[in-house]
Amino acid sequence: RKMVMTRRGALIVLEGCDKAGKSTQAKMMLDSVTKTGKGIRLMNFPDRTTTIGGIIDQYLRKQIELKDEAVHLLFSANRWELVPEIKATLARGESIVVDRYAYSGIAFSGAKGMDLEWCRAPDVGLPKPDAVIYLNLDKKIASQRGDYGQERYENIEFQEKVKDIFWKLKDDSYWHVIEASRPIEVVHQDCYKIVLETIQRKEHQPIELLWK
Ligand code: NYM
Ligand code: MG
Repeated sequence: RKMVMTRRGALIVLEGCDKAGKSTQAKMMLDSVTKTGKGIRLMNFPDRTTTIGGIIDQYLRKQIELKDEAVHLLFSANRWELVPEIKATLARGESIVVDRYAYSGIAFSGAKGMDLEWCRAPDVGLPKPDAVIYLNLDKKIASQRGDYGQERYENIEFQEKVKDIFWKLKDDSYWHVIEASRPIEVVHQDCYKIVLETIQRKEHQPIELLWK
């Protein structure tokens, strides 16, 4: 009798500062990978559709105030509440492209001056991404992309601090830095190669745990 080796999907995270083009690239990736016949879906953090996500949404839109530590833990809780869905999706062979993950959690809280190790702790043990694609955007180009929105954290000074922390978190064993100032289609081709390679390389490997 032939053994059936079930393939798992890959967990791919897109990270970067606001306006780096993560959401655009995520949608393009969904289209390209879907065309190959492979299963893939998008997720994003914060996921504002859950109860916890609703509080985060109010906080980001400056409708409520929360202590820095409390909102940091809510962002982390928002990831943990979706872990069963992430695991189930990967187990049935579907890959996931995630727009932001624990790295944004540390980078944005850290940019407020919070202790980085404290910020990292609640996310230890999450499913570890098979690849992180970091969309790197020059400060100058970011400002040329037009005004930031009206949400909390959406200003150039803060984003520069966020970027410094992303740089500290970068782990070359699974991070890929992509220059995001280039044309959208060129950026997409680079991201697409990484995603396809990662899906193939990881299909029979166990999912690891983040920072463990
Ligand atoms: N953000 C995002 C955090 O502060 N902590 C986190 O853990 C995550 C995932 O939320 N400026 C911040 C970064 C963004 C903001 O995200 C909303 P988006 O992708 O613009 O909806
Ligand atoms: Mg945003």
